[in-house]
Amino acid sequence: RCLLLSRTSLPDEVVTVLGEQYPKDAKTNITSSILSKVSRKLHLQPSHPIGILRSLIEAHYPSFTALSNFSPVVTPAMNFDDLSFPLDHPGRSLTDSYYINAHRMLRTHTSAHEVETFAKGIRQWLLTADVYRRDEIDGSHYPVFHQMEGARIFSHDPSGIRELEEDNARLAARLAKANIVIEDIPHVTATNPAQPSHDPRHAELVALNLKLSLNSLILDIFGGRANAGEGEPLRVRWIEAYFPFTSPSFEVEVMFGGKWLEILGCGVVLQSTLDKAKVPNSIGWAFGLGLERIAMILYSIPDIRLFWSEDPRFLSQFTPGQIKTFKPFSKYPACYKDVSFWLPDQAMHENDFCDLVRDAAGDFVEDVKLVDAFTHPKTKRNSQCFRINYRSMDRSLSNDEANALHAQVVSRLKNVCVYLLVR
Ligand code: FA5
Ligand code: MG
Repeated sequence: RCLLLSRTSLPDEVVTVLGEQYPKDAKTNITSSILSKVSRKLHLQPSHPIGILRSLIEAHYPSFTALSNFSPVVTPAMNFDDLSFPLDHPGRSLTDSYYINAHRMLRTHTSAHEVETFAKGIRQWLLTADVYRRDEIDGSHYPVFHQMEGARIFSHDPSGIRELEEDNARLAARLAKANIVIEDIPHVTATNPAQPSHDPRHAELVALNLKLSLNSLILDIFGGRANAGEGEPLRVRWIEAYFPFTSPSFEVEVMFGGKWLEILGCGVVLQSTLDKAKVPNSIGWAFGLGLERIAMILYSIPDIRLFWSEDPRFLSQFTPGQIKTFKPFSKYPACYKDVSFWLPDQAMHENDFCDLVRDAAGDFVEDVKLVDAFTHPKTKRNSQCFRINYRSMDRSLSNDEANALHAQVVSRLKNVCVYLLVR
């Protein structure tokens, strides 16, 4: 499967990422369309919605150190092992992550920098970055998006406990006065336990601080904006979650447009992460926010591909420090094309197909759906039919243009797998 992709994308023996050359090997599966995104750094652009949102959140945490210039190239150890991901975790697979080679990958989350940041001795910090995941294609999923990691650690000593209690009292008082409805869950339960090395009451104080701190951030950025109805309270709900590197763990959803939207994952940092960073005598929390998800809600941006647009009709609508509703430019018509083919013997992951399509047709691809699968009763061979929706964000695609894009996809399919018959 990975051979299939490296043959489509990069003819050379090396991959160049941000000016650095890396030798290719059997794990290389990064595509040229992904490589072209690495230098964009949307989070560093002061007038881009992702950059504006970063500044707004950084302003909410004035005493936190703000970091935003870490290379997306990390080791699998940083992305997974240091964070206690089990060896068989699906995130490690070639179908889920972009590998430059066996020793380097594009980070799949900002948590990849937790150990090095804690190791610098910084005790409260925010870290914003582009992250990369092989994923399905639709209006809210894109293989590159942005996360902001936030973390804070407290001393184990009575001074740390006092700091927690004072901060919790201050935050709770602020939230009590706000027009916000929070569906909470217990901080620690049998299925979402405190860590064995923690005093459960201490872990509860930390989890409470995490929740209050995030509820207060959400109130700041969504308050009065997320809900259509005037005077309607902002609705937030906490959900028990699982991450290999936190316990207890949570996800947070915000009600927007009548639907719950997951905006972040968080939890009490696993003690082994702090041990790896050589931080003694401390306990703390971390969160990872999805910036596109939040920006889509705040600005009413209808399609995640728009963040990558260089069209002035998109970019000129945003002003640093301000959140205004985005005015979509007229929606151009979609053009659906189907492709069906016999699968190679070793099968093909849907994400491999999505990458092939995206590499051939770029941001003209709005979404890709598997619409039919068939097993031949005699030969037992499998075939699949995918429906690709082509649409341009800035003009009307002619049927001829859509056909030309589709022909590219079909020719790539034939190219990469010579024995793959297009039906
Ligand atoms: C993580 O990435 C964890 N690193 C978060 C974390 C940090 C947990 C620190 C504990 C401590 P997750 O895969 O759920 O978790 O992603 C976090 C957020 O990123 C999601 O809530 C969502 O808002 C956003 N996100 C995830 N996948 C996508 C995607 N494909 N497109 C856009 N946003 C996404
Ligand atoms: Mg999640």
